[in-house]
Amino acid sequence: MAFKGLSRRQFAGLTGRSIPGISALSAGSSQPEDSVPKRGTSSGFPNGFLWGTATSSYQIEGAVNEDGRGPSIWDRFAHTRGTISDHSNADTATDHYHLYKQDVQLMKALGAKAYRFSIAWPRVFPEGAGTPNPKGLDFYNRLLDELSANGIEPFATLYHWDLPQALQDRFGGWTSRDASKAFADYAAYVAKHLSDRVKHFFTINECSRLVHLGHGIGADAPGLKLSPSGQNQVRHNVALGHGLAVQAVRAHGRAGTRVGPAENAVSCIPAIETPANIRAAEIATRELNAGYLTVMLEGKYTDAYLAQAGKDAPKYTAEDLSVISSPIDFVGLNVYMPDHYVIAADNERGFTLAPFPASFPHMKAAWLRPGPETMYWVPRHVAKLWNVKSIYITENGTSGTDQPAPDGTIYDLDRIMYLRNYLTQLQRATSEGVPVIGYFLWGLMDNFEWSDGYEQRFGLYHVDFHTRRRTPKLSASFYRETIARNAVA
Ligand code: PNW
Repeated sequence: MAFKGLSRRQFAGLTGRSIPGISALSAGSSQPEDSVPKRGTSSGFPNGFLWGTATSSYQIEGAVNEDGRGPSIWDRFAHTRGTISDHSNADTATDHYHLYKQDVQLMKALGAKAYRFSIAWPRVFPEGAGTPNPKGLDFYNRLLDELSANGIEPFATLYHWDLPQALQDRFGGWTSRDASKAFADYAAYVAKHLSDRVKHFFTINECSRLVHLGHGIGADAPGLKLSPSGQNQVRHNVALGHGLAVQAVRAHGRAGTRVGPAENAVSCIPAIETPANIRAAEIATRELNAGYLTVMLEGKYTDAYLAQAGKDAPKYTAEDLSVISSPIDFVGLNVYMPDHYVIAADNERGFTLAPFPASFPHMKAAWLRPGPETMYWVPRHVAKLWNVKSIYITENGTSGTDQPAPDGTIYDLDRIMYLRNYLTQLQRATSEGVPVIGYFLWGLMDNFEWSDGYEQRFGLYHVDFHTRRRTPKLSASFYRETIARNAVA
């Protein structure tokens, strides 16, 4: 593919036509970038702020039977009748495994300097543990070399839900702490072999979703509906896996390798920004994330969490808690929407959660309620509650209908509206000193959206799932302009 070194005009021309809003701007390097006013929603981010995009292995790679990859729980799940709304699977997905060079050019065309991707555990250890598969790791070697050649810094997630099926079969996956230990061994191996080029690792993507959807309501792989005590134990095992992986990366990565979680914290927003509601939202943040960020950052479960769990509380040792709270270098936060609007209350908890009115808007995905202020409050709460010094926004974005207009362009104005408002709130946070140092937009391109199959598109690039052709949406132009404007700020 001839995607190398695209000028803005060529970038617009990827669709075979010019994209309004891009064609009107300076078209080549002869026109000074600083003719673009340094103002607007996205100006004024701190120097060195990192702009990137994000993906995950199972959602984009395809090539599920290639080069010795073993099956993952998502292969099994997606091939089980009735699990995926459009009856699809990710056997081919976007075919990134073969098209990764083209995809690195898509990132480069945005001007993005960072890329968050995940490593497929079953490519590296087809049986989950034991003998590694060098051909599987080689794919990531090729990807890393391509990123490096194009000046894009890699941020690798170690686990984005594609557990080797062999571990599910052998000991019940995350229901057993054997999974936490196997995860640490895999993390050690990856850190040892890739930390010459990967300086930043995320441990587990969204512990909360993998526990709740995978083991609570059964909507995600492995499709379990466990009892409360079973779910609490999975939650503990997953947190333990995070902590053991932190230690493994430290022990086996090169000096200076940095590591942290990538969590979608339960977001608690003051319904009205009064000091009392803000304090209540902080208390709620700590309690409603008790099994995740709170235990990772405090090394204990809150009294309220244990009291509520009662006889269903997880089984653990004091040693587990110190492993789970192993020091991390940063917190990654996936920020999509407000989970709760909080009001201060004179009750035992100190807060109430306001019910959402039926008329509250949502994006194309019914679950995705836009609340741009979430992007301000979540990192602010995390920094304040736990004195966190470095935060990455590891995901933020929205799905849309993304239908081409008669002129062929995808005018995804809803996505641009969403991003513009969230980035305004992110800028509010950084301007007040909330230590967010980078932002990864989800996603680089449309992909396999878990149980929604290909029905929810989150990409800046549209993917035709028949031809695998990538086409920039108007939001790709928006993001490119955002990055360019901040590079000169
Ligand atoms: C994240 N919610 O999932 C995942 O990390 C991605 O793999 C996924 O593609 C992306 O967001 C878009 O869905 C989430 O209900 C799914 O709040 C649902 C929620 C949050 C995150």
